Amino acid sequence: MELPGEALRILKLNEAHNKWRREETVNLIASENLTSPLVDSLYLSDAMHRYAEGLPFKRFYQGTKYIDEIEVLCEELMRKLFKAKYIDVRPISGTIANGAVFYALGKSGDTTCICPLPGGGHVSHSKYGIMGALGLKPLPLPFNVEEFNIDVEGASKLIKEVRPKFVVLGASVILFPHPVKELGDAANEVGSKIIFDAAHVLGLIAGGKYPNPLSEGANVVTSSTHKTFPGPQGGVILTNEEEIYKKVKKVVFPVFVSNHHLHRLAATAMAAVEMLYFGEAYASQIIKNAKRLAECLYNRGFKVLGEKKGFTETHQVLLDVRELGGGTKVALMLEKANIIVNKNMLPWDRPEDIKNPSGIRIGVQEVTRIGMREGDMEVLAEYFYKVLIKREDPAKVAEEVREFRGKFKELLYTFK
Ligand code: DSN
Repeated sequence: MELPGEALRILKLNEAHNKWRREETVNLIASENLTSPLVDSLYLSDAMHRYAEGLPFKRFYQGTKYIDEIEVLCEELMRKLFKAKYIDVRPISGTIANGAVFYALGKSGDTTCICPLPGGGHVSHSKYGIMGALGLKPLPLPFNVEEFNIDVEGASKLIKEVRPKFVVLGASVILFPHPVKELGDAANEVGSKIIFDAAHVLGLIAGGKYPNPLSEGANVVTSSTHKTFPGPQGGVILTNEEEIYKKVKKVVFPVFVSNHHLHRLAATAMAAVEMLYFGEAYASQIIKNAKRLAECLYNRGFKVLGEKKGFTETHQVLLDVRELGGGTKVALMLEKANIIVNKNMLPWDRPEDIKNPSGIRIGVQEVTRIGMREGDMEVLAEYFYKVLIKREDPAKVAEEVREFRGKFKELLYTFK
């Protein structure tokens, strides 16, 4: 039988998406990345059809003997990479990892402290996300806009006052390392735990270019595995404390996952091997590129946050685009020019500003993976300038961007 119209439409849309996002556009979404062909080859496997509830070698299903070995190997590699004693690789996303840890460490009605949403906190940490759904009561920590970071003095005071069950650090917008050590001291004093959500910076930690939160005093790290860490979409929990691990593993299954999407495991393990061998070079180039892009944008008249501190120490660059029409308009204009970013709240935005926040968030981890270096950041900044300040026709710039993107055919920081 010939393929029916519906099937052809699915194929066509999928092909169009792949061509657009992989060949024609420059992707600067800070929470995404590309997996290598090696990782891709493992992801599309029979394991995607199988079930393996429970822990390796203690499953509720037969047929998992190789999956069990792969899961154990994935755990070993990730433990080595992040210098952690205990790990759970079963959460299927960062939000699920957060849910499991919040549920294991707190109970409905408990007070917690978080990085405020406009300061970059993730929605899962907030009353709108899994934190709120679990009945936990998150209080935003004070945020210092100049420093683009949590205000240590104010936050320590608040932690000592409210004695939260736990404090969640780490964020979706993070230019500079959060003060884990300093707030860990305050938390310790009142018996609170520190959870660090490393989703955005996991790859930088693997490469030794962002402080390892476990060494800085975090009790537990949650993360996704597909931002600066270039694995397939998934989640992970890391800790050095047996008591926490025991609680968490009982919650991940059966509360937050039944099956844990088994084709992720070999692919995540291979991404960990890539990071063991290439992580330092990759993380270091990401940060060089982010700094250079920030400088180039600043030199062209953009309002780049974090100026006093050298703009960024991560993969991210933040622009205040209020004078250019706001985050929504700017993100759409850039999309028309084949540059993909997302609009983002900035620290002064109110909840009602979510539809047109002040900022856009840029991440350079994906363009770094396809081989862009500092000189290429000049080129990208010039495209921003042409579209947003010179107001050139975005369709014309889109052609230039498509041609520029076409030069980067390889994917680096993997085995050939
Ligand atoms: N929403 C993602 C981000 O863009 O940061 C994290 O889950």
